[in-house]
Amino acid sequence: MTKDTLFSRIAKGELPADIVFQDDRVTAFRDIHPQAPTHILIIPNKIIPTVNDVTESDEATLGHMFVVARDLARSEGVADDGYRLLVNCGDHANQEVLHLHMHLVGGAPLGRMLSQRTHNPT
Ligand code: DGP
Repeated sequence: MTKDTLFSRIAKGELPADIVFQDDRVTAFRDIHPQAPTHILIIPNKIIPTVNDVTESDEATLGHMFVVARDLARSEGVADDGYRLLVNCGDHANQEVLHLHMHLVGGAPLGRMLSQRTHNPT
């Protein structure tokens, strides 16, 4: 049996969260440390630790996450002005929670994609 994660426990209702959408494949809830007026995390209910663990059998669920993101962007009122969808993977991306999640961030200008640029191609 796959070990539960913080986010799988939220999806199962075992831990509190502000859930904004849930169906049989995904759960979406507000990030506890919002980086913008709208900051929602969309997760597969199935535990997939990182993008490195994605398999072809996950394609429908991962595609569904984008459809849910589109709908939530609309219902949050950020669709027209634009928003960012972000998935961190592993240490270099500072992935904190090992349960694949898509950040939906919007509601204000977000600036360039990366806040710190450490790579200096010469
Ligand atoms: P990442 O760095 O991509 O793994 O982002 C993890 C996000 O999860 C981070 O923005 C904060 C959020 N987070 C961590 N713990 C909790 C929690 O217990 N509840 C909620 N709602 N969000 C959490």
